[in-house]
Amino acid sequence: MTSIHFPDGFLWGTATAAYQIEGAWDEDGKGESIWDRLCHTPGMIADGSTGDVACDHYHRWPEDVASMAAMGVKAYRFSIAWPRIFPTGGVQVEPRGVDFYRRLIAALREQDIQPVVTLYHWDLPQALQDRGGWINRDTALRFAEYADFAFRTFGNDVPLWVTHNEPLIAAFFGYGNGTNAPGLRRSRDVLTVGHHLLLSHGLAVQAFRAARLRSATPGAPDPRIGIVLMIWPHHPASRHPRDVAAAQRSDGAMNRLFLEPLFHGRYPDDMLRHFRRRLMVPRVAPGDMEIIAAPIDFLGVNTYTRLIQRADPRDLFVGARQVDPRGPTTAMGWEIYPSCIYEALMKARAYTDLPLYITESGAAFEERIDPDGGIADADRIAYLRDHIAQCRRAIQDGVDLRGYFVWSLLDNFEWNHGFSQRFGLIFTDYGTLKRTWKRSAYWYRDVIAENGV
Ligand code: GCO
Repeated sequence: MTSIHFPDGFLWGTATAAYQIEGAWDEDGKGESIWDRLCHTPGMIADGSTGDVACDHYHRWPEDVASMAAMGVKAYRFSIAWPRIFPTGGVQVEPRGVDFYRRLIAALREQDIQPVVTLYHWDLPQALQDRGGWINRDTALRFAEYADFAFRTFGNDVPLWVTHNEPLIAAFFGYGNGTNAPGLRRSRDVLTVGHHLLLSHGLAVQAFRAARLRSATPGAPDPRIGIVLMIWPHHPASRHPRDVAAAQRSDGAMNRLFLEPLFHGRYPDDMLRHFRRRLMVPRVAPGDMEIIAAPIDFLGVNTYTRLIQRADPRDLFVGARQVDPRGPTTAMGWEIYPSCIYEALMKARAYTDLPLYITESGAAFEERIDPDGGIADADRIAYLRDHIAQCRRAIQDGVDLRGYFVWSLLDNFEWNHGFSQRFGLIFTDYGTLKRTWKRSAYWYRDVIAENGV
């Protein structure tokens, strides 16, 4: 294996999300989120678990920050739980929630770990859901107010701000197939939900520009703002035109439906025509597309695998059905296909010359604790090594890739999979909440020290 080195200053990071790790779901005045509500609804989560405690990061964050410092992590991507700051999604601020994030950000900065903050990683205040959630255009305005507060409160201490994590998932899985919160099946509203998520992004960017943030770190660049999209390659199951068209439609729904508004200020015509035939039409007001396409400073890309699609008219959304993986898979059943990272980055570059970050990359595997208490996750090391190599390949082909964030720092609540899937570099014992570094954590520490694999 030849060694692969990265540009100086390449940002090696780890990533988490509030609902998946914090726990303390109703502590210190935090309001209920739509994920609290979903998990407290019997039958919605595979193993019947909830994020009530999760990794108890809300109390154990000093240990997790210390782990990142020992690993030499340069940046930590986490999300703010909106209902911890605004419990009812209104104007009433919960100072104990603000203090939690203020302390976390300060502790990261003391360790020279750059905080990368995602404002929305799916945990909407339930009070806003009770008023229609993202189907209600007002929610976009509430989000902009929340974002403005966050910028003015934490702004200068956070070099990279992310408005949304994967609006696609929040829209299609939250309002389409209903596996994610708020667990609705209202396919005719899915595009309007996606539109309001994108509109809220644009309004937050306006608030960010108005805040005129200046870095708290002398000599460091001023804070920048972006969004994180899930970009996975979609390959046709065969060369038959109907399969090729199916892959194009699923690529359209999962990738281009967000890339085109953000960077071209319009929805892809082929997808609008396709969805109009299914009576799925986004409610777009005059001026919305310009707001959505407000210039940003970087794009975050989450990529785990590729999908192989064949035509299937029974599929409600895009008339495509994913076929079985054609190679080895992770515990999630996702094909291990390292080139997905290269293809996703090249696709992003086709839309923008902005700096790119791989804001999530990682894998779940069945973990085995070996006799000396170690966790020999060789398959995760192989996965990370091969996907990092694809990042280097993309850089060599001209992609302005600035960083790579492993999903995840520690095993955590994997949404409707509950705790059954372990993505962490660090093993979480959900009984004792004890953290144990896996072999891959030591390996990643060396990658960071070497600035390459
Ligand atoms: C996502 C989310 C993460 C997931 C991770 C593994 O991209 O879906 O950001 O919360 O846990 O992707 O599925």
